[in-house]
Amino acid sequence: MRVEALPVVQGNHNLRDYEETYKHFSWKETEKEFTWSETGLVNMAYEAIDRHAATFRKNKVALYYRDASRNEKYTFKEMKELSNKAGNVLKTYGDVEKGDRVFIFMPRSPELYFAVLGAIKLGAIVGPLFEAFMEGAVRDRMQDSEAKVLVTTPELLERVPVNELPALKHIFLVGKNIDENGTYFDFLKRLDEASKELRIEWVEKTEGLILHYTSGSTGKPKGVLHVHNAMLQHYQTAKWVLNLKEDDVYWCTADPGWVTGTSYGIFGPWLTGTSNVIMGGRFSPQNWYKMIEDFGVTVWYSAPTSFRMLMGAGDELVKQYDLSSLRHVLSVGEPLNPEVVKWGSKVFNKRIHDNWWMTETGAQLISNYPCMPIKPGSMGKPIPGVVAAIVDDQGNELPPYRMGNLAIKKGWPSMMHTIWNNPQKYESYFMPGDWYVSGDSAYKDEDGYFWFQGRVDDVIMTSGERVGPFEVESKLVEHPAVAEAGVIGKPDPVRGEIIKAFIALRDGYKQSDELKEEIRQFVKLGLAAHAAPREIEFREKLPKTRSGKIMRRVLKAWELDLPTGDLSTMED
Ligand code: 6R9
Repeated sequence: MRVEALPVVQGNHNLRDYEETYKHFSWKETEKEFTWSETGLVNMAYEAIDRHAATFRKNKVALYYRDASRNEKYTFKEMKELSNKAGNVLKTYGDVEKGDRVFIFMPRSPELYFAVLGAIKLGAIVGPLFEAFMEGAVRDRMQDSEAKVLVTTPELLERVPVNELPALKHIFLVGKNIDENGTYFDFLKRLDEASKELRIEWVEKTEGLILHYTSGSTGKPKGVLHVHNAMLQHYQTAKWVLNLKEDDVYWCTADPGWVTGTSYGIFGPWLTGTSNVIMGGRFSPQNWYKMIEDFGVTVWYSAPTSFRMLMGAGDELVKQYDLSSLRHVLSVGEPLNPEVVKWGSKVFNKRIHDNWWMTETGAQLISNYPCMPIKPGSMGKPIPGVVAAIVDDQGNELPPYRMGNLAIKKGWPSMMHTIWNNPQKYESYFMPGDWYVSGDSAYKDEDGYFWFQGRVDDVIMTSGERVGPFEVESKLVEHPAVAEAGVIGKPDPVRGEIIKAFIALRDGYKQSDELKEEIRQFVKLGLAAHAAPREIEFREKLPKTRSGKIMRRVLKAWELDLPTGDLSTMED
């Protein structure tokens, strides 16, 4: 069976047909799409780029790139040649071989994508790093993974503690007037000279592809290793969830330093032969709307924090742009507040489709498929081929509406292969019954929709009532004065915990005790008395990860005067 994209039917009840169609779906069917069904071997970069360069998609635009100074496009054929060249540069001057860790530490640019694809063609494992990482964060990741090669810029090189990285052998600098010696190479000059022909390294499907470091609640960041097998799910979800079709122009706003920026900024769209838009530089509501208008973006994948910022910029601004090309809008990364879904329907005339997954899961697992009626606030239902459940701490499944651990039955294709250097950590994710335990708490309703409640360690217990901080935060941001809110449980001798809210106000609102009281009443009346924050503190900004998640553990540490732990993923 060839699995095609489904139409976007907003609010139409054809979900049942859909579930019927995919009842017997098996990932084996998707394998037939790729080379390993014939040869037993595969290569993600070949499947994402070269495969299309040999078809009618040869002269189709694969990459549209724009930032303040560049505006470029590359066809699949050009992407094939340029990634071949990058592969040759890394191999000739960087000695890159199968399994080597090649780190990429640079702002988004076409060269970043050439380098990633080139390294993958050599069978190397790519370690993408956010450009905003400071020295400590770079050191932890490159030391742990024993990175051999680095591609970076002269500016960012200052944050690479080269002397403390004994495994690092070769550094490629992307910039002007680079002085070369045995260690440093001028990436652009070498790219220019390199051959367009490259011998691809065909690998087993369980060989390393990409290493994403992610922070847990304790300890140093851990390296989540993904393998080429993930392509099955990247490909399939790009069709089912992103709904990509031949004529789409797709924009994923995530940076490749975050898993969304690789799984759905590189692999998913290109495995399906879709034209992919990348924007360099920083977020601004004006630039973002202009991207959609200028490129005629049809499918747009972003995050709640960005939608909230756009919402904060006001509805008048939206009207100045022609966003009528948009066909399908999606969100991931943190809970999507119902308020934001409502706003999206109003200003884009599109519902924002939430979906749930994690760095460790490699690809989307729970989603509002395009043909599904959306219940605002729910993450949706498991995709075909994925079994999700709510389980207790012993791995027993819980009935609908009982809150528990969101768990996934082992065996989906894009599941992490291991935690680098830390197999014990990897084992700790699993529970009896072959459940992968996500660390999120959620419940399931009678229609099989999953509702996110919080990270397991974030759930608040106040006077015997369980309160999910997300519920309270969602209510808070419905108040006109509230731009963003982070909610924690603060120990209290009488109530166990009380709810404390940290709030950033929208422009034009002044901090006052009256406003605090008004907001408290708003939650009390709109949600529940026990869910109303007993304490409110205004802050200019809330601590967030670079991918936009409010860091409740940092708020908690501030509040309780505890060490904040690893802050390497926090935005500056
Ligand atoms: C892809 C990505 C994973 C954590 C996850 C959960 C939160 C992601 C969500 C969501 C509510 C959603 N999360 N999607 N929470 N609704 N639709 O975000 O990976 O950076 O590893 O974060 O993000 O808490 O456990 P990652």
